[in-house]
Amino acid sequence: MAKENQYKFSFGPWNISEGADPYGPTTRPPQPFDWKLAKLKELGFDAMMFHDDDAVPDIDSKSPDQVRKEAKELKKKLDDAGIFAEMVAPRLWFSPMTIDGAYTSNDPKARKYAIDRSLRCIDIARILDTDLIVLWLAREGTYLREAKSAKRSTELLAAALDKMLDYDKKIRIAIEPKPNEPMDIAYIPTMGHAMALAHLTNDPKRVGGLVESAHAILAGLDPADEMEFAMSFGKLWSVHLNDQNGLKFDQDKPFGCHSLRSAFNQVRALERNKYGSKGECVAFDVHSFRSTKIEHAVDHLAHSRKTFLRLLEKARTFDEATAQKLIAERDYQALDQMAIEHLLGK
Ligand code: XLS
Ligand code: MG
Repeated sequence: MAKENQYKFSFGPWNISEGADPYGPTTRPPQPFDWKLAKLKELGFDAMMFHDDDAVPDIDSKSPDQVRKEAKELKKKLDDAGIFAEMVAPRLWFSPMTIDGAYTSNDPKARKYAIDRSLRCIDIARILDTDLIVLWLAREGTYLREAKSAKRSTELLAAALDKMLDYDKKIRIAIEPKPNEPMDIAYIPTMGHAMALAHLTNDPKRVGGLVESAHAILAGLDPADEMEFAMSFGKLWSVHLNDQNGLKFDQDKPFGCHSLRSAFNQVRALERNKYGSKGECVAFDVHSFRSTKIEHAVDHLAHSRKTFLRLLEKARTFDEATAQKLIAERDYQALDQMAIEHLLGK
């Protein structure tokens, strides 16, 4: 039986969404934050992830004092529910200030906005008692290559990270790489780029990574390998498990929906490297299908967690001794079939 308690699970308020897409309106009514928090608890999750404006709505219209006051109210609500905040992420892709990028914008006023907002995000994280800041660098890239310089953009990103690291000596920053969307091409597309960028900052050990399965697939990479790469630096600080069918828009499908074999290998990568033993969470960055009715609005989260736990049992019962024997004999044909039959069950 799986020892479920080794892993802590989380999701964000945005993972209970309303079904809108670029071609049509919402298909489910919005739910208030308290409803989402109650569902998170009911489903047996331990933590919640936050964008800065999930924690403090309309953050740009509020003073730093007001932001702190509202963050404290949220902390109390979380404490009362027995739920902790896993991380806070500045939402730097929504404001009219960041149309052409945040830290890498060509406009110095936009770059200043992005840094000020990131520091407010750190204030919130402090109050919510988490040291983890997640950066999905959504608009740090270009629509056309002549618009920016990759070298200058990399330097601007390192300088922005330095400002955050200096502002609070306790925070850790996990970069969530993604190769495209909303930009045509992003500047930090893979975990390799994230790990390398850390070394341009003044405190590389506090800059790590978060692997989202779908983002790795969009980069043409294997999510389990991206995870193990970050873990070989001791820097896999969160995961956003989900699934993705090929190279198209970011689908955020339930974990295991498209490739059970890939999901198995991701769980196995986490398990064999003792992910979670330093308190790292397993987060599901998944969305309901547009066709989902309101009465099933959280099923994708419950199902992703259930699939993870089923695959955890599969990882823990994988016949390693036979696998090692087949590897030594270079009989990958048999190893392949062994993995398939193990997943199918007898
Ligand atoms: C979008 C991202 C986003 C981050 C948090 O593709 O996955 O949801 O996880 O800012
Ligand atoms: Mg994500």
